Amino acid sequence: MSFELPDLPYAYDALEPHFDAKTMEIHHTKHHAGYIAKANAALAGTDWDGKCTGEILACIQMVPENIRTGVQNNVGGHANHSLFWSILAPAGNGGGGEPTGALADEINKVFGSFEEFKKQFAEQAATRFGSGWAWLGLDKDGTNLHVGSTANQDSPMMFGHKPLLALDVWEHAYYLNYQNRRPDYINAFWNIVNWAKVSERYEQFKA
Ligand code: MN3
Repeated sequence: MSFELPDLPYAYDALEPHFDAKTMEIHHTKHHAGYIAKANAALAGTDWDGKCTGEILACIQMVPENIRTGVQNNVGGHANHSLFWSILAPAGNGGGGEPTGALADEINKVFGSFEEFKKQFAEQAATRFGSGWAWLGLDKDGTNLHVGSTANQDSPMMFGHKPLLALDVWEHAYYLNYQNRRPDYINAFWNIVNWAKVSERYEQFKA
């Protein structure tokens, strides 16, 4: 079985005006689909075809050196985008606001406040040079809630870490609507974060 493009859990225009419909459609049907096509092509005809469907860490470790970069970039791209779509929701209809419960408590404990967490996450997103991702996540063992960023389609999942929240800062994610104004795109993101989903991931992965 090869990788398949997952449906979005909302319409392309559902995240307007924060993420515009045209960007969402291109991002999903061209960029995400492109990673999937290349991931499938990298594995096609190899002994790993159909076996590399689980965690990206296991996938990268199992494939041979000569296709590893292609797998890292494209299976990584598929994994990252799948997570990204899942932690977004329309503003005021599942998106925006603040986390509650155990995740809120841990954010306050680690960062001091939700505002301070947002500031540190936004800094990771704004200062990632070139293309990449900003993250909130846990270590492999479910401890150490922290923010960070990765280049290209690298992912905390490559190290066995457990990302909870992801923001794509490739220009393809925002250029149509925000051009060079990445900080405005980052600000807009907070209106459509599905904190219930992020909390669900926290409960799933925390030690
Ligand atoms: Mn992208």
